[in-house]
Amino acid sequence: MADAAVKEKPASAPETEQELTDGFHLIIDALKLNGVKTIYGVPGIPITDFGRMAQASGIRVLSFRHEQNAGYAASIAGFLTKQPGICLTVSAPGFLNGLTALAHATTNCFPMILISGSSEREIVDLQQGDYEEMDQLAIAKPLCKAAYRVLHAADIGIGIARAIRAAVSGRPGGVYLDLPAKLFGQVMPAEAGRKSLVKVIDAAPAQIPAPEAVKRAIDVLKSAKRPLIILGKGAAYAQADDAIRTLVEKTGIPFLPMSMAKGLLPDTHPQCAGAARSTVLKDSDTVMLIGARLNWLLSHGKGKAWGEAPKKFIQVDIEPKEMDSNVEIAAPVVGDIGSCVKALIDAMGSAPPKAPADWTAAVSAKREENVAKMAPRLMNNNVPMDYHGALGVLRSIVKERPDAILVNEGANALDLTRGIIDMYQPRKRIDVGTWGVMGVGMGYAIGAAIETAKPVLAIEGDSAFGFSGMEIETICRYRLPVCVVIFNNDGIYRGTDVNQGGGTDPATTVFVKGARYDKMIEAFGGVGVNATSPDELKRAVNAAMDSGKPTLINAVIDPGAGSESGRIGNLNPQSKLKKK
Ligand code: OXT
Ligand code: ADP
Ligand code: MG
Repeated sequence: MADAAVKEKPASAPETEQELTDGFHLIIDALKLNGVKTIYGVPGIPITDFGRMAQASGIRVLSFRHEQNAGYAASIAGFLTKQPGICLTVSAPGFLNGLTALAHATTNCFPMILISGSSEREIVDLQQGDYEEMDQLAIAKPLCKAAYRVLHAADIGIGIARAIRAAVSGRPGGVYLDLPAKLFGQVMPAEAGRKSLVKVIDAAPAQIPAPEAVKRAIDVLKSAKRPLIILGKGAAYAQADDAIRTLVEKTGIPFLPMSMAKGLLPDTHPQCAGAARSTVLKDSDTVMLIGARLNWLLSHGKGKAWGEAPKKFIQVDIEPKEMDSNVEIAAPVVGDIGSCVKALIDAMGSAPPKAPADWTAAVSAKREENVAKMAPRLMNNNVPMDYHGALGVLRSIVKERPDAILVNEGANALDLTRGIIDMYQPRKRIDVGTWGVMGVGMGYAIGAAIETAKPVLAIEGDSAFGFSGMEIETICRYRLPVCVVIFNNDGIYRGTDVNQGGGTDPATTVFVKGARYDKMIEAFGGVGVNATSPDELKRAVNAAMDSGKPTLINAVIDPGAGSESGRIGNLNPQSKLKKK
């Protein structure tokens, strides 16, 4: 560290003669130099003035009601833009609130930087009880990809450069940057400060796969009788949309999109196997994973969901350690998805491996059967609404507005929306991700509206919404084009549970019956609508999407309509004693 350059007061010249800068300005200059346009956070000691100055400098600084939501906004900004989303928090409690989102970003492979003010090192390290005392760096370290602390103003440029590079290079993830309160006011000569800043060059360099890995993958594909491509959110993140489409169409191989990869190719594409999921997992003999991990969402690549027949896996991923994590990978292709897919296409040349016609016909037949089975349920106009009736109208609205961003969380509200609403464009569906976490809703809606300037439709379970509901004030304050539809079935999974102890407390999964969430947004000047039928719901959503006004629609769903944990009820442990 260039300690000599950093002084509380410059030694060489009186203050009047030398242009000075300080920590506040250097952080802002370093962020701007690296193209940061937006900061998501909550103000307070020691970062309030920093937020003001950043706003004055032209950075968009969005203040939230809770840091976790600001963090989720930053994390989804990272997914949508391939640039690290920035979240700014105060020390200890604010930092901890933001940390959940940082861990979430890391788990989901989204680039994000949590910048947190912190208390005085000398006092914190001696545990002498400082204001908001906490050893934040130590706590953040195991929960993110990298964690750094900057103690001297002259190191701010390097600190921010390291954070950016760590977040976006290789497998993207969350980075923590600790900025103690004292740093902000540290003064140094302006010229030396300018020179200390670093513009990160080629932060996420292409990682070209080995030619023999590419050849091996093609050989495996050539021997396949029933090949399948699984597209994950890494493929959506990579923004290699045209190359992926070319690979899929050149080979004619059916593709299965994971939730946030829906729309990479349209769900209505003839090769889409989304509506034949069980069949393709069970019956395929060769599976090429592109930016998808064989984690719980894919039953770890083995067991009942994958059927009896032996499978060969090809995996395209930037993270070499991902290979063989759950099952043997016959053909690992390590590199960035854009480079890997291009290399595969080039190596295939004019003789690509082709999916056999009997296999593609079998997949199509299954898909058509499932789609036909679902169709009549989507046309019901039941009152109270069930999920299918409500989603039937929302499905048409998304079809008519394919560039809108769909945010989705809940259990039934999540699983049924995922299955029913077709997506048509890449990176338009954002949801609970790898952890199945509730609470991303309003943060994601705000982040998506800000980063894309597109209208946002958030379909939320009533429980899911509650985790971030206060941010509707933020949505109204910034006048964002967000329409929130709450599937209100009076509770978690269902609103019909009873207290098995017979007491006066309600059951653990039920909420106030007949709650009117639409009234909440009216308190902040937004539009609230209570929709009791699919027709009313359709009118209200269309009006919201046309006007762009912040809107919250309380969609009244039959409290008995859902099932326990939606599609993943099998993950609940069961007590054997219960049946006695
Ligand atoms: O092939 P088959 O026959 O199997 O059929 C499949 C497809 O082929 C077919 N399909 C179609 N058919 C026709 N047409 C079309 N277009 C079509 N598309 C598909 O449909 C079936 C199903 O397809 P799918 O969905 O692709 O397949 P499947 O088998 O479901 O896939 C498996 C999975 C694992 C990939 C999938 O299920 C998945 O992605 N699941 C994610 C599940 C998830 O993450 N859930 C959220 C967590 S649940 C729980 O934890 C909750 N909590 C606890 C909690 C959490 N999470 N977080 C925090 C911070 N605190 C607590 C809480 C509190 S949920 C929750 C709140 C819930 O209450 P709400 O009020 O919010 O919500 P409601 O339930 O609505 O009340
Ligand atoms: P899903 O939940 O959709 O199945 P996952 O989050 O499990 O997706 O997997 C995403 C994978 O994509 C991760 O293993 C990550 O390393 C990988 N990945 C992310 N970005 C890239 C990229 N640009 N190139 C290659 N792989 C990537
Ligand atoms: Mg519910």
